[in-house]
Amino acid sequence: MFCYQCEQTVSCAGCTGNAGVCGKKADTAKLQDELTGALIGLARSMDDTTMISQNTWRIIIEGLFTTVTNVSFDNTAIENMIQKVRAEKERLVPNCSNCQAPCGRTEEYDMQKLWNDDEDIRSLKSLILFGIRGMAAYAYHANVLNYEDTEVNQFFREALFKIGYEESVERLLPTVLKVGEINLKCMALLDKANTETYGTPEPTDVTLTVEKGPFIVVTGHDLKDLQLLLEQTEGKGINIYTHGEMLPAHAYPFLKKFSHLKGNFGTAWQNQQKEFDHLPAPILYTTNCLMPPKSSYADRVFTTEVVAFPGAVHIDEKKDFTPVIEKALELGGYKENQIFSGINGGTKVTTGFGHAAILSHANTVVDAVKSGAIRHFFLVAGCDGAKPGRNYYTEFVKQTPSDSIVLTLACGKFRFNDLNLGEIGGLPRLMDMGQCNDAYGAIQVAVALADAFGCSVNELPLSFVLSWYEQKAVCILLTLLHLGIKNIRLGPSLPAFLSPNILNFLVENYGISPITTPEEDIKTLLNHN
Ligand code: FSO
Ligand code: SF4
Repeated sequence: MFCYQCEQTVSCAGCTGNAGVCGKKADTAKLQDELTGALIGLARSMDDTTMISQNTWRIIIEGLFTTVTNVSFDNTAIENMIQKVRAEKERLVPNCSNCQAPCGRTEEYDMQKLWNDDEDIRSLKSLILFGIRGMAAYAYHANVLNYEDTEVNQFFREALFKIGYEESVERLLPTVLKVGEINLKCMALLDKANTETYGTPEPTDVTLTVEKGPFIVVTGHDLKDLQLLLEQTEGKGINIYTHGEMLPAHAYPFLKKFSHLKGNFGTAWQNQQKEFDHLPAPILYTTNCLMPPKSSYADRVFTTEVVAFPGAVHIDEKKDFTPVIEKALELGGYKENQIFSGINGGTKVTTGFGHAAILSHANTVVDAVKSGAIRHFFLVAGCDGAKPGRNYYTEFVKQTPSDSIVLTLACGKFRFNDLNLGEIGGLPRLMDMGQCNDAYGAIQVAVALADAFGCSVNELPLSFVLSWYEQKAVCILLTLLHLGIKNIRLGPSLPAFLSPNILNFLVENYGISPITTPEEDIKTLLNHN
């Protein structure tokens, strides 16, 4: 196998051999390559636009999402997905399969060609492929809420087509940045879908205490699944706790009105094998990040949508959560209330500082900057992961000066979101903007501040300190580059799929650089703007 799409890849080079660090086996990796090749074949078969249906786009989006890190470990599910892609292609170009003189134009792509290509071409095509895989996750969540964007859909096809086509560095670079441009539209679409369906997030305190009695833990990003589960568990004496990227759900008015949505259990995804060990409750995975379950809790793992693990009960599109509910009642939960704390000992966290909440205080913020009460903004955001070097982010936040604001989003925040950093002018110094997709909100805030000060985003006293793990972080990074944002600090290590030349390009044009030490980076960033 060969896979180098996430940050934990072996030796910052690539997972090879029988299995990857994430637990993905070689045969699964091979099937994911086959699925990607089949998707490129489908993209090549879409010339007759009158034949393309909503289902065509949904298949492409679902297929790409399936290959994101920690989503599907189930070969049967991936094989079924490949068959769906092939059947759709057959519907679009029925004559290709029995053509007597095949021209090869609609053929599936052999991913080995990409993995063995010239290193710069491979690097750029990888940025495109991994970027659209991440973007597909966002498009998928929006689709579930019946929100769609034609431009976003069409770009999936364009990008897949380019990956399967011989291209030069000069021709691929604009497509890499276009991934960022279209991902901004895709994140805007999901922001609209979430807020129009569930209301505008409001700052909300979330307890880390788990009450006695039966409960269910819900993890992942899909708010619709949480809504359906809340509806099906109402009045059944079962409490619901979010985990990982589901935490920001507490801030949505429609969801917080369910009184049995009690609090948050646990921290970020990489701690799940420890936190779920012997948990007296089932866990519902609505998206990544799923780690191979330990035997002590394997019987309580339930998956839905594209997430799948062999042996785990999968809740299908009928969305009947009865097996999860029965498991919660059978396990019974804790006998007494359990007061858990975050990584730094805090017993509650706060979320819901989306762009609307922050911008409702825009005047306060602008005045505080003008008076010098706020010297700097740091966006410390992104994924969490297992590497010890990720303590950098905790230390960074702890060391930010008391006249600075820290905005955060995605699951990396669990390293510091239970810290009390105090307030400036009535605003907390640490504000959680939501899931990784809410990077869209951070961009809105940055643009609004730049407008208020009549300068560019790069001239603001604002620094981006990002942590990455999987492919959604790739598309967000490309969006920031598309917007011309400079001097991003990226860690804990740089992606293995950046060749030296492409990395040089990013350094020279965008000033992107790896994290060093919190002390050094804070000093440099404060002096920079
Ligand atoms: Fe984290 Fe996992 Fe949201 Fe990623 S839960 S690592 S960036 O999937 O998606 O932040
Ligand atoms: Fe390795 Fe990451 Fe690929 Fe898993 S997703 S096989 S850990 S590079």
